Amino acid sequence: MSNRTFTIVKPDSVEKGNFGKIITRLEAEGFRVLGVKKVSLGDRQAQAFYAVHRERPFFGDLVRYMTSGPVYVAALEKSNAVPELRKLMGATDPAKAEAGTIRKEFGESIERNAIHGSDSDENAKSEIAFFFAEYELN
Ligand code: IDP
Ligand code: MG
Repeated sequence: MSNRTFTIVKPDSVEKGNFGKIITRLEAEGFRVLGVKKVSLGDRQAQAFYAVHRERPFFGDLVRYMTSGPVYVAALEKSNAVPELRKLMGATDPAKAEAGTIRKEFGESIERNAIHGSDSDENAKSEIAFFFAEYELN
């Protein structure tokens, strides 16, 4: 089990000024921020990041949403980081997310759902490497 995971504070959260609240929540739950930066994803980057979903009907909308404004990308550390973050995020659809989860509190819809979290150690590793060099992780 790896101790690292990767998150994106998505455009809806940044637009609404919820970045600080979400990071505060992550830190309060024991996640340490190894690296964080604010970026604006281009089409090619968003398409590559979400390549596993390219055949899904919502892919075009997802890419438009993720490129609609700046996001914060962050590498996080905690023991059992991947499942711990998935639990704290809640279900993809905020309407179905448990009370107390980040998506329940900050998400608007199944698309505009506040935050991304890696779904496996393998994907956490490749998603971190997509945005960060090892020397940027402290
Ligand atoms: P996850 O973020 O909970 O892992 P995924 O199935 O990997 O969910 O989907 C990636 C992202 O695509 C979601 O976080 C959400 O922003 C968007 N998405 C997923 N399912 C739908 C849908 O049915 N309609 C619109 N957007 C969706
Ligand atoms: Mg996913």
